[in-house]
Amino acid sequence: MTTTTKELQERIEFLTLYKQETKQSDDWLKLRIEEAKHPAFILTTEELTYGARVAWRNSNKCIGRLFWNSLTVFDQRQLLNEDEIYEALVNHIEFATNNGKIRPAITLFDPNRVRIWNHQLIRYAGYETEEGIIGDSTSVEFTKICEGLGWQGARTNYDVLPLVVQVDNREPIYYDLPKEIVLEVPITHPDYDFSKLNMQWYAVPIISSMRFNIAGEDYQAAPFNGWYMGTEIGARNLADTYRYNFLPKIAEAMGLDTSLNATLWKDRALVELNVAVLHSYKNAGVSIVDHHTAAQQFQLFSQQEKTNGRDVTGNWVWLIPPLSPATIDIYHEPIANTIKKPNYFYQLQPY
Ligand code: HEM
Ligand code: NRG
Repeated sequence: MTTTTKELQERIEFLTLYKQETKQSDDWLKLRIEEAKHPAFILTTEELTYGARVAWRNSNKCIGRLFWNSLTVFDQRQLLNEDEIYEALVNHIEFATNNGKIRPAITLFDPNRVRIWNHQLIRYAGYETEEGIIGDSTSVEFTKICEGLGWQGARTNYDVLPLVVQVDNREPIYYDLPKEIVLEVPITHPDYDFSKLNMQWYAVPIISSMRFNIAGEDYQAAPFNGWYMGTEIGARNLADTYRYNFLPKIAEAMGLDTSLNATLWKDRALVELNVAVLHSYKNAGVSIVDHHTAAQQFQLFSQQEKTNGRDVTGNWVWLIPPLSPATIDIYHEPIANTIKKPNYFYQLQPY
């Protein structure tokens, strides 16, 4: 294996950023750049840790970036055994969940040899049936893959999918998650009775399908988590017509007139569903942020970045929330979608 000029250039760029921001000496940088010319160059745990935090800071679609510098990083690059990788993922879930007081974290595995097939570590299965889809429509394809590996779900609306772990080009292995470690929240409303709808969601979003790009290298398995913003669940997962499609049932439970668009029954149902999500997570002691508070935190992040002499970048289309977007400052301000590295990027599905 040889190092291309582009790889070397990206190594040097990262080391230079690391030196500047963590106040390393000129001698340190000189030495480290010499080492970067060697094909077997590897980043230290400290460098990776800082890089994963900066990658969050550079995530243009993320409104939650104020807390970028407090990300916990688990360096598990040494694990090449499926059972041990599964154990590390269970540990990540337990650390992140923390009985509801969610802690942002990322686990890094061998960049090239480990792959997690799940989109998120915790996600509900989806099944196509004659009567329509049971569960989460976004999981239909992956659910079939799991069934092909021998997994069988109970076929409820909320079957937690197994973890699917692959090392090198060995067959992927699936592992059921122990019930005790998956924290879930039943959705109830402070004033309306939504209990018949049996709505629920899981506590922690842990994206496991993105690659962590740093110093010219891609970490294919780098699951990361924060906590939810309420609208992700209340205005999308439970509301989209092609997902759980609960708005008509909520309108019914609220006694709204659904015969005319102009009664704005969808909008009224949407607001109360979002009230219910925030109320339920709060009640269950599970961290969550409403979109107004998240937007204020993002303004603080912007100011902080400017103070530190950095341009704030962002993807406006993703940053504005799907509920009442124009009540939020971000909506009214332009923001440049410049891509900086290190960062988290999409990658091709392994299946
Ligand atoms: C996207 C909030 C933590 C990286 C998002 C989105 C929201 C959000 C609302 C848009 C999601 C969507 O529309 O589907 C938050 C909150 C956090 C948090 C409230 C609480 C701490 C993190 C962490 C990381 C991260 C810890 C990485 C270390 C990203 C990335 C995306 C994203 C890469 C884009 C995902 C995609 O393209 O599908 N975040 N986030 N976020 N966030 Fe965060
Ligand atoms: N909308 C997705 C999750 C995307 C990432 N959101 C976060 N990330 N909050 C969903 O499952 O609804 N995070 O790392 O906290």
